[in-house]
Amino acid sequence: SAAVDKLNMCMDGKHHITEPKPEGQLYQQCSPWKDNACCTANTTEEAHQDNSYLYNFNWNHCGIMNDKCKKHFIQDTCFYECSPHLGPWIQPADESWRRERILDVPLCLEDCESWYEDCKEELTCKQNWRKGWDWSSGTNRCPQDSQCRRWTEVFPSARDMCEKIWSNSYKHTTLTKSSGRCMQMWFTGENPNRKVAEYYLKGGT
Ligand code: FOL
Repeated sequence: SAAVDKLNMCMDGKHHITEPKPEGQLYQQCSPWKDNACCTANTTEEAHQDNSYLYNFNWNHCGIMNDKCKKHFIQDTCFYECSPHLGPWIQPADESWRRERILDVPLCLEDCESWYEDCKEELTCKQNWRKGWDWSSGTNRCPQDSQCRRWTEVFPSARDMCEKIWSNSYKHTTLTKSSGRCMQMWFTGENPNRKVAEYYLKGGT
């Protein structure tokens, strides 16, 4: 089999394709990845739906999530499903539904801060959204022992949110987009993350 090109590869996740390729039909917020992507057009359409078949995940588990907050979760889904430049942070995952996960991806400060700002008026019952839900209804509901609380109580800081919500997929940084040393969830035009991955692959810390 071909040697793994860590600068251009797809993780072995639930919906990822095997190798990155151009996909002209990526939907709305996922369209920046159209020149080279690990997601299909269908995955990106689903990424914009509530309770999509991707993970049957319910954003509205403590009341309806505001659109201005939800757009960041849609963007996170695009980033997670489509990114071909996560090689340096792909790790084996001991999970039934995916072989690999991402760990400690250095997220640009602007992306983490704007996500937190736009969500801090919301409610949630859990800090780690990856496990511990009640799935008995087919979608995630708050477990018995977890009350809906203010976002800022569950996540006292932007760092807490970005790092903990997806079980350390992201690492909070004070690096800004212009540094070229952090990964961008939000971008337009050419994907800036390839050069960032290259930097970390060559030993940047
Ligand atoms: N975004 C990012 N940035 N990183 C991710 O790892 C990520 N993962 C998802 C979505 N966006 C992401 C996938 N989300 C369950 C919950 C959330 C989820 C996928 C699956 C779930 O079924 N949780 C069960 C435990 C399942 C298990 O680990 O076997 C639960 O107990 O709630």
